[in-house]
Amino acid sequence: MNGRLWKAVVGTALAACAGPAGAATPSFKAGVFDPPRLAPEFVLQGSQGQPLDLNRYRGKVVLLAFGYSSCTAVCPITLNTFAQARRMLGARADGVQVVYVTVDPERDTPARLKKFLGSFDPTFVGGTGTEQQLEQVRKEYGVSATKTTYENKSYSYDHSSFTYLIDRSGRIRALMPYGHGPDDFVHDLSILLKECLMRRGTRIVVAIVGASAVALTAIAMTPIRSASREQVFEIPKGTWAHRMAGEPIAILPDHIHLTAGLRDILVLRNRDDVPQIFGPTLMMPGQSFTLPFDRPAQYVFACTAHASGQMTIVVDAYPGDPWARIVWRARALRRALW
Ligand SMILES: [Cu+2]
Repeated sequence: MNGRLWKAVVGTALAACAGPAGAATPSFKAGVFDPPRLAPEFVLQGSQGQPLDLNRYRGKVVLLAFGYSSCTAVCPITLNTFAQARRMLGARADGVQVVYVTVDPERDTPARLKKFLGSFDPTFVGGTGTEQQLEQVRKEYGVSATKTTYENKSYSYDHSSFTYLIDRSGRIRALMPYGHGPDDFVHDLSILLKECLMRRGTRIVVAIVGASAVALTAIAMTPIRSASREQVFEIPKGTWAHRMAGEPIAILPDHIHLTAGLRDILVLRNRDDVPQIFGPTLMMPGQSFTLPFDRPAQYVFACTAHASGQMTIVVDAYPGDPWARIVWRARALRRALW
């Protein structure tokens, strides 16, 4: 019973997030990176009238491709494939963001990118920037773009045509070569979409809640064992001298807590050189006083060691059920910390 409950709690805590690092990671149609690296961050001029910040799409699966709107061969096919894949995904497509970075900043203004991309799917976002900015991004991703200028001054680019698949955590997980159809994208996107929907903050909260559940179960289910049933209090040597010197003495707490069947023997020892009224008793030097309590109760004793003139011994019931064990351990912890 105990073990089963444990497993249930741990299982629930872990199942809250299907992580990508599982042993049985399903195979991708695309090439897979292991371990994946974080997708290099970039902020470019966006086609939607605001900066294109790759970071903003954390939590979504990003398809990142490079190209240019005047491209006649590769880009239209790639973008059409993305659009088809998104349609095939249905509602799940909300979790997919297509990001298209131009290699042709001269012609690809934000407005032109918006029009071009919108003809495939209005949710696609494009990025442009200065030649240096774009070159930097290409360098970080390992993308090439070679310009060819013709006699009539027109030009075209040969550019890398693969697509980066970036997971919800912002890591480059896979690289889809040019030529794969929408089915393959749907296949791989489905894997990535199933992964942890949670952002980092949420993951931390879930981890804390999970760990707390495990800890609480341990606190509740583990029987309390006691090495000794004695709760010992001592008057150390020199106490009387300290008191005579006017120093505050605090040896006994106002309330002594005992637990029936667990820690239920009160032991008082006078190690000082003079007799002491200690708890419920007058004790000679070197004398001990042992008093067992066998049932839950509360006792009030006159005690000159307390400013109030009295002290209370509370004998709690044995923490037999899980909730009682939680309460008992919480109190024990609180007393240990104070
Ligand atoms: Cu192209």
